[in-house]
Amino acid sequence: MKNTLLFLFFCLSALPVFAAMNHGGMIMDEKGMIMNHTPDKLPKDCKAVSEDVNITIRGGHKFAKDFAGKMFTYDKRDWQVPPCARVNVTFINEDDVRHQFMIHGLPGYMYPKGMFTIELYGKGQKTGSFIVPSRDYTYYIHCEVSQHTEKGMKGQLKVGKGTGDLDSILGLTAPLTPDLYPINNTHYTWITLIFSIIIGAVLIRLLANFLATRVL
Ligand SMILES: [Cu+2]
Repeated sequence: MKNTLLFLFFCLSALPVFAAMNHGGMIMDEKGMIMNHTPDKLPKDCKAVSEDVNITIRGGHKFAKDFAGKMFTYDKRDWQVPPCARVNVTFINEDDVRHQFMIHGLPGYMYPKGMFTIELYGKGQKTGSFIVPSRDYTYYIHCEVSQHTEKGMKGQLKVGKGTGDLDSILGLTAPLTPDLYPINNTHYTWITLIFSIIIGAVLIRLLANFLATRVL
């Protein structure tokens, strides 16, 4: 009995050690996760880390308020780093909903599916790192929650000179499929408009006459 209690006590005291679990390339706890944190492994085409670049990116509803029809975005959506830079990303989620910093197109031999991701389940922050290859390229960043991507949570990271700008980056490039709300005016529209103006004018005249008689 005593030994069983001691064993239980040992297990409970060890719990905090396992609170932040590392599943392969994934570090996770109750606040979120970092996938493919790779601060030390160099891409094949880099002999050394050229520079440490620290990026702080905030995500949230409030950053989209100046963009009509958009709901979520990052406070900044465009970065440029030198080839072979180690990018240390601090992602701060300012909302109470799940947001991600997810970058695509990294070398598949280091990053499964070419992705590095920081995810926060609500308000909070996490920092993770990845080392970019040497070639000029523009990498796509977004929040993987599809409605958030569509509603503005997209960005880009240029390595070296990049390969041009991506589409649909708020404040930077035009949307690929813009939201259009066309109004099809027919002759009925114009008849209705003219009719409404005449009725309105008559009513104003009647009201004016009525008020005039009341005053007298
Ligand atoms: Cu999101």
